[in-house]
Amino acid sequence: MLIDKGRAAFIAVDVQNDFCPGGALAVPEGDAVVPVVNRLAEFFELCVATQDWHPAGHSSFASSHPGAVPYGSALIAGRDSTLWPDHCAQGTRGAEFHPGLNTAPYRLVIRKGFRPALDSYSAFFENDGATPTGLDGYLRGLGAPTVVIAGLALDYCVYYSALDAARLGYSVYVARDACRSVGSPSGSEERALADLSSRGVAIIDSMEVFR
Ligand code: VGL
Ligand code: ZN
Repeated sequence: MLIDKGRAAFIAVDVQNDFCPGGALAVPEGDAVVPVVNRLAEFFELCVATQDWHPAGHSSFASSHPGAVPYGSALIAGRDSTLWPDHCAQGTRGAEFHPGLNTAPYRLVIRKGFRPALDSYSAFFENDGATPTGLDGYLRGLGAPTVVIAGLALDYCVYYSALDAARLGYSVYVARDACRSVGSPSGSEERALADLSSRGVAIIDSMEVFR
């Protein structure tokens, strides 16, 4: 077996309605990750889920910037930031987990992106790169130096979560078949995968976890 599951945490990133077909920020085939994520979550003793959780009028919404368009960009608090359709608004159906996600295995749900002026892609730090979500402390406290990451979207929240985990010193695996990408701008998935590989993140198939 590749991964010592007694010392590993599984992190399911943003498996929410708005990132699935029919949702506000639909990721192509986003719902295809659900059965694979469920199988992974059953395998690990320590599972954490994240949930994109924005207040109405969030600064990452194009609708909050006059003249801006979704998937364009704007300066937010001095950072060049991607703008999105309104999505994962707190308390809405779009922000709920996909109904097929088995939520029973998750011991912690990290909600992120709740500060109006700051977006948060990573499960570990908000987009200022400094404000922690608390996940690192939680995993350290439980003695889990390895993380296996899956979910939506591979080129945004999964990518930044894996990047931060590697930076924090975790052994990081991304289960590629349990992820899908936004795919904007074009080539974003290829760039994300290449960058993760160059930083020592292992891109694996979920089958390798079960072996
Ligand atoms: C995400 C864009 C905006 C993600 C969240 O979960 O990848 N992408 N908010
Ligand atoms: Zn978001």
